[in-house]
Amino acid sequence: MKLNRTNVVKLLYSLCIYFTYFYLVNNAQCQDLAHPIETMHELVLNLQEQLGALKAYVNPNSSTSSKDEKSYPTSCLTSSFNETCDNCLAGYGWLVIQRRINGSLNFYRNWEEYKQGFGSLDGEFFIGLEKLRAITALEPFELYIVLEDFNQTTRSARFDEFAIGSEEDDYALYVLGAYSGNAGDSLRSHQKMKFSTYDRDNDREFHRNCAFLHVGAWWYNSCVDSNLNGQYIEGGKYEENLFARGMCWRAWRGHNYGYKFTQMMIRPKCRHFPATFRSNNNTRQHCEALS
Ligand SMILES: [Ca+2]
Repeated sequence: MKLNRTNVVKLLYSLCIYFTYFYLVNNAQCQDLAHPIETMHELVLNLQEQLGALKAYVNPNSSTSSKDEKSYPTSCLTSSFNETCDNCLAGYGWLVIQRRINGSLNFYRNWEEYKQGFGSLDGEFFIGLEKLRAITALEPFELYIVLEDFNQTTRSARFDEFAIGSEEDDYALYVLGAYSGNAGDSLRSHQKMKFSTYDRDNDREFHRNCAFLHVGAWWYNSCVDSNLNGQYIEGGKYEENLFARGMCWRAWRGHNYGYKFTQMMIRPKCRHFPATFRSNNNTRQHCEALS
């Protein structure tokens, strides 16, 4: 793209629409927004392309040309999506951002690893904070957490909005909407907290490092009501002196129980998704049998 007057005017016009879009999204509920959001999302992608081209024109030697810009698809509706989607546990189109199945993967990792993500998409993994930030910044998302205990009972917690800040804000859990579900709300006390790892103490516990203390990485307050990146403990129940070191979710089975299976998923809030049958008690076993 050439940097002429017409293109600059087009760019400024696009920027105006871009910011209007975010104003609308942040100030309205989802009524009638699905189509405008999809249209505006196309516009945003187009704008990102134009900005990349403009950067390359202004500084042709820059390493941040449009080819190098990181952009992420926002949902499992995108056909070229390379991430893991779940269309069974909670309906259609959920992007899986964290999964624990059997304790085969170590989740006690440092800041850089949580930033970049780790694990295998078809097994245990964490998507990475940088990718999670980039995705949740594009439009409103909701969060769905599935927990299964060692008795094969499944419960869930749903939050109707979810977004995290940038690395500058230590990926703080800035947006956490209204809760619904039957697992209880064990994330509320972590709202607005920064993310912490054993080598990056951002918690509110003045004298101690919650990530080190609870052998995990989370949006620790001082310190935990939930710890889903904590230690995988076979059998679930663990000793009192290991207080909240497992993958605990306090509101269901307390601080001293770690779940057999956890899965965290996000989905754009204001899109139309194909209707799928969902019973009141979809379980992992049920969904695996269907796949
Ligand atoms: Ca601390």
